[in-house]
Amino acid sequence: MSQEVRGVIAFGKKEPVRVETIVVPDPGPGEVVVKIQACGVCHTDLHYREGGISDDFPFLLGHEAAGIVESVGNGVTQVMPGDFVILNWRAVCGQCRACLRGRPWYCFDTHNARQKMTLTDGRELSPALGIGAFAEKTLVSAGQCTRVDPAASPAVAGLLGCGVMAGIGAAINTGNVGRGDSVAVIGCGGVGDAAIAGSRLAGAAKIIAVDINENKLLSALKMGATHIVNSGTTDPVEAIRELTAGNGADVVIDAVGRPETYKQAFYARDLAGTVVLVGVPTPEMMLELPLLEVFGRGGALKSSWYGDCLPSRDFPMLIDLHLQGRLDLASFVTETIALDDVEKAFERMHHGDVLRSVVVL
Ligand code: PAD
Ligand code: ZN
Repeated sequence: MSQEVRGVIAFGKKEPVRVETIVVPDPGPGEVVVKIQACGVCHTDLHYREGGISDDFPFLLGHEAAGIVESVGNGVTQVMPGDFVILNWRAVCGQCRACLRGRPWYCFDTHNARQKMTLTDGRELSPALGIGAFAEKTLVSAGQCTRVDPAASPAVAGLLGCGVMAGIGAAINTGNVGRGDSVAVIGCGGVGDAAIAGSRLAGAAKIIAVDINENKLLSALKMGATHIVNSGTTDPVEAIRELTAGNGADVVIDAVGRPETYKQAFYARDLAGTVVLVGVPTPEMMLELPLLEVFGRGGALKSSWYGDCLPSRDFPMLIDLHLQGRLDLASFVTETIALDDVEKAFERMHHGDVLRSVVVL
């Protein structure tokens, strides 16, 4: 029997979102219904609402979520009803050429639930990033659920489902930050701050936070930055070089994703260093760089999809480190809100007032 629950819907470009009744089908083969306990408000949800990702309205928003498995379809063995899970938006297929080569974090054929959730009039919903978790319950593919220690609070755990994992993974997976490294992070929102926390976890000796917003720099210090640079008033390339004996940082992470921040990252890195692009650019952005510099500086220019994470490996490990007091995830939660407050949370995010607002159900 399908069930009716409440969910946050974006009906059209730039229209304020509304809470509506949605219909969640029973899980089919390989599918799972999850009772959502918490879901963070991410910039990507706002991108969907603004029509920046696709035109497949109406969207069921929300994707940084944790909850309890309510029911599972035929053939589901990974999780059982009652399990505490974090949802992910890249369910590893195990069959594609990346998976078969032993690199499942690059999986080229990730999948979501096959059945559609709908409005009560039958209109099909497009769940944000194949999740749709600003809702009391949602339908996902079993591979999108990763069991973690239920001692963690849902509001904190859910954040690992997107931005915080992307940032931590940009540092520890993509950037390969190691003991003693110098790291610079450009853009200190949820993703950049997570890259800072990840760099600290990995043993970086120097962590330079760069942002144009003074408040964001202050919170970056709390996350583990050892130095801060306001790139609105100071040349960040010069500042990073000065802080690294004139050399540049071993790893520079661009958590904004604009041509100007990418160039800053490119020039602020040491010879043979690594640039990691984790901020997501928009289609009209173009980059121009002297090819000789690209060659002459050596090293690696990398992009980080979802922090190159493997949910089954990374989510339980990071939750354990958090529960041991070695990774402060709680500081990412600026405020907890209700399902009806998502539109207001978008406004606060737009003004740069919050790291993460988290809907708690
Ligand atoms: P956010 O809006 O919370 O933070 C962005 C930060 O960048 C803010 O602190 C801004 O002040 C700062 N900023 C803006 N412009 C500049 C600039 N020119 N120079 C320096 N700082 C600047 O966003 P977020 O942290 O949630 O997300 C950041 C990006 O990461 C965004 O593009 C998002 O789409 C992307 C993302 N990527 C993945 C992935 O898989 N690669 C996953 C999740 C989010
Ligand atoms: Zn997100």
